[in-house]
Amino acid sequence: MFSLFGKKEKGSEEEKRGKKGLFERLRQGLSKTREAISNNLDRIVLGKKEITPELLDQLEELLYTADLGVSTTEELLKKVREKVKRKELEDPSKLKEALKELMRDILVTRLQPLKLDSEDPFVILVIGVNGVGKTTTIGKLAYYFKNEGYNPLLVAADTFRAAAIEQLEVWGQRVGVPVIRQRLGADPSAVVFDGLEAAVNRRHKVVIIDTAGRLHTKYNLMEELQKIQRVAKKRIPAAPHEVWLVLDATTGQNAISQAKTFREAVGVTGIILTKLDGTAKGGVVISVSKELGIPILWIGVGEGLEDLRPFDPKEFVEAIFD
Ligand SMILES: Nc1nc2c(ncn2[C@@H]2O[C@H](COP(=O)(O)OP(=O)(O)OP(=O)(O)O)[C@@H](O)[C@H]2O)c(=O)[nH]1
Ligand SMILES: [Mg+2]
Repeated sequence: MFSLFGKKEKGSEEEKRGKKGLFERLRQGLSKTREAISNNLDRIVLGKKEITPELLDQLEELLYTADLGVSTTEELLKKVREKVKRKELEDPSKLKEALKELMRDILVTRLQPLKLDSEDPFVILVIGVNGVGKTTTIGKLAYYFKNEGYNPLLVAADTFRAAAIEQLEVWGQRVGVPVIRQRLGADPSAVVFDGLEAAVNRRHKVVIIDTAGRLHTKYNLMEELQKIQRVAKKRIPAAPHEVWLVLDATTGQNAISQAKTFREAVGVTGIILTKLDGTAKGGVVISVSKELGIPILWIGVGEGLEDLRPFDPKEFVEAIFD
């Protein structure tokens, strides 16, 4: 399996905590999607002796229901039909395996691990519209990075709401990770500059920046994010090393149009899909990956600290089918 941390699986913190238990947790978090895809697939193939056009129509409907979106569903169906036509796929009971393989092929995977061992702190800017789960996810990321041995620093650049700063501080305390903040209404870029300064001085390996999802002034969110990026470079030229966009899986196909806006304005290096536990539409993972061509790096499958998982296409497909 590809590791974001560029480490061998063996001996990693993940393994120590028991891979099996974590997979079970992932499976549980994805149970609504699994019911929508896997159980319904079992139901439509039950007792069928061959793959008929009616069966494929039912499959198409099922994929739409799980929010794979139009183009991804069409692509999958086209490939299944080709397999049937070439007689590579005849037995309805083999449909599941075939789909698993096709879905895995669509999922965009990341090739480069994070370069966490450079001299400068590694800076991750977390963006997304309000309510998608940015702050919560940053808490979970801080926990993850800390457990992996990188001492993270959090930066509260969402200065729009007092509660936002406090919320990040609560996460910092819970996880045991420091938070750099300024007063309510401060210039987010100034908080970021401060944060990077502190990270360099205190030798933090990783900096995670929380941003607002909405602003009260006319000042455009995209412009503010661009300014944050410019100011970050003044302190650490390669920063932000990563820009992670958080998308709420329960918003389904809407997430894709949001992502396109952010991608054009600020550039996005990875996607975090949250709240997959709350939806049967987990198929959105596959369409987000296909439509945007940006790798999904993490998925959120619950509110607990361990409910953010590094995204592994193989594991994901297993969890929604088996
Ligand atoms: N079930 C579930 N809930 C989640 C997940 N991730 C985040 N949430 C919840 O989503 C809600 C919003 O999360 P926040 O982290 O405050 O979202 P935000 O993007 O920071 O919001 P703003 O700061 O307003 O822009 C909270 O109630 C979280 O507990 C997840 O993976 N599963
Ligand atoms: Mg927030």
